[in-house]
Amino acid sequence: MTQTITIALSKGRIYKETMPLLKAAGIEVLDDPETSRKLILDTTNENIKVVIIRATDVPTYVEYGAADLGVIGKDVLMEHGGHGLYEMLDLNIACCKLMTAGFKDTPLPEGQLKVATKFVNCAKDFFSGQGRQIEVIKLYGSMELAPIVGLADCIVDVVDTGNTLRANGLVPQEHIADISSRLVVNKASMKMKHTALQGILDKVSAAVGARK
Ligand code: PRT
Ligand code: MG
Repeated sequence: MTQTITIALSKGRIYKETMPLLKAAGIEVLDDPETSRKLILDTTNENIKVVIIRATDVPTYVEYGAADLGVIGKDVLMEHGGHGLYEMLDLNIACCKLMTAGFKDTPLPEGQLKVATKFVNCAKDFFSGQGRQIEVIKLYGSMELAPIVGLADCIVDVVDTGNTLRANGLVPQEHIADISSRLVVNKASMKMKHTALQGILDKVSAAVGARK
């Protein structure tokens, strides 16, 4: 019996940087998610589909088996917690750093800190590791604005060049984690569809290795 495989991807940098790796595994997507409105994309392999969803929804789709495979940033994976899925490969794409950021030359206030972020769990874990109590202010974007308008003392966000921080008068401060995208697999799929998934994993892994 032929098994179908569903791969969950988000639009943007992860999609673009994952395409060459899937191609190396013999999988080419037949639509462009930037121009198509379709959420389920066909590939050159009729048994393999790609679903296009928000980056933060990818671990949920894979956890519940709505997708067998997915590609997510380690930031999103850490925040989700990783339950129900296996982190199989570091794809070494969409690299950045999870950092705290605040005003240059301005020490953080004593006592309880107000931290604006979409990475609530990561922020709590990081500051509790330093013995600091924090109040987390959950935001969904434009974190850089929060210290400027007095909503928070600092932020926790992913940083690449740091240009977005600097453009808003902020600087990266403490390093929390190096981030790259990971290939994750649903735990039940790994058993039920082992041969098909292992075939994809081996080819993607070889393609990642060939780039180093
Ligand atoms: O954007 P959307 O709300 O739809 O979702 P998303 O932000 O979760 O997705 P996307 O595609 O923006 O990011 C997907 C993954 O790419 C993240 O989970 C990270 O693992 C990784 N990644 C790598 C980044 C960056 N680099 C990055 N620079 N994600 C976000 N950024 C942001 C950064 O926070 C800043 O606002 O891009 C902006 C530019 O960064 P600088 O530092 O170069 O100015
Ligand atoms: Mg984004």
